[in-house]
Amino acid sequence: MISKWVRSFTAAAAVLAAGVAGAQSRFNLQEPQSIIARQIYDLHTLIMWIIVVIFVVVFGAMTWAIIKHRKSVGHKAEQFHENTTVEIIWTIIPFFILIGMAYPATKTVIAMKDASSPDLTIKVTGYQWFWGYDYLQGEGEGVSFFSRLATPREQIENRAPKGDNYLMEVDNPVVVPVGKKVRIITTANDVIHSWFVPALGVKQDAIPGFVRDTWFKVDNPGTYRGQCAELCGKDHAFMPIVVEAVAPEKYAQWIAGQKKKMAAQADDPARSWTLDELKTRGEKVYAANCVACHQANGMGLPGTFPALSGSKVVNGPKEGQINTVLNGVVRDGKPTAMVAFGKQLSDTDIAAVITFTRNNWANKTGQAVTPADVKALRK
Ligand code: HEC
Ligand SMILES: [Cu+2]
Repeated sequence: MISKWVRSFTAAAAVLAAGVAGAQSRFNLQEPQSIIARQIYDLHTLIMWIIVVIFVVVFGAMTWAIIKHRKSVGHKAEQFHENTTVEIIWTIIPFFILIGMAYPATKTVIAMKDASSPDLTIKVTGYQWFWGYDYLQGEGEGVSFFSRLATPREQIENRAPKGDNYLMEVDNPVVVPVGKKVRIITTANDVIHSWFVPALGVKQDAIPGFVRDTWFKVDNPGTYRGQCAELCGKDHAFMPIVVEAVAPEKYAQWIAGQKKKMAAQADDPARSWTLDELKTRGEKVYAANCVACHQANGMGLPGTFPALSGSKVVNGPKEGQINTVLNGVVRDGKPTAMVAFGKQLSDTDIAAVITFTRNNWANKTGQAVTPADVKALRK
């Protein structure tokens, strides 16, 4: 009986030991890659050990007392009330334990909040359901882009095997130089999101109408992944964060490339577009911006997101549809999930996506909406 118990205990201990040995990767926090992340990691380990010691002491004393003072060995209960010495001891000891935990924790929280004198400032905006990045200060000032989930829909819908970075990959990662203090300013466009990259020790709410900040300095080049950490609606789990930390020279190259790309993307307003050109471009804009709600088949989700296929607005006068996409839909003074795309998308992108929706699925208007049409309706 006893030997059986000992055997299962040994087996359980072996499993536990194997778990602790693999702790670095699977059962512990991610390997820290910034000063703050290291402080958080050490704090977690320290508090963990304090808890273990308290656990062992309290349960040890309790188990010992229960076994030693059991009735079957003839123990008689002491009959006393109140003991000032004991009461002082059990107040003083926890007091010192608490101070011992609060001191390093407070130090770390204060260090986390010290976003002063950064080398680089990036504004991060949460959108339903992607991130926008604007490099505001330092090398790279003026660079700005959106970062969206890059996992193919086939993987999400179980029509293809899942990749290694399933739901943790984006089209445009945030690139930062290693060893430089990066200040992150967070805000949001619609609801509260949270910018969370565990290995960098950063988690900051992104709140509409407010600006919050935090910072990190990456130790080593690498790719660090995170996710939105504030439940923000239907595709909350589909807006990952990827930070690419590179050597300063590589960062300078990336900035140069990014600026070139932005210049190339700025469309020539004088260019004339054919219906087919607009449709092709619009299909991409639709896949990146509209598909999450209105769906690939244009049927929306009944009761929540209206179908665009067969929609009166889409098949009606183009002004109505341009206004819908440009300014969003407001009902009873409250913005709906159909937000204004006027700031996120260029005239050409809006013209393209509208042309696409007017000439796809059941919609056959045969009409092109041009960038000039959109421009004319911007206020
Ligand atoms: C976050 C979800 C969401 C996204 C993304 C979205 N829409 Fe909408 N859209 C809505 C909702 C909700 C409505 C209905 C608003 C209302 O009338 O109350 C709507 C309405 C519309 C309508 C009017 C349809 C009708 O028949 O009333 C059009 C046109 C439209 N959206 C186009 C677009 C385009 C183009 C995009 C991409 C650039 C887009 N939407 C992205 C949620 C979304
Ligand atoms: Cu979010």
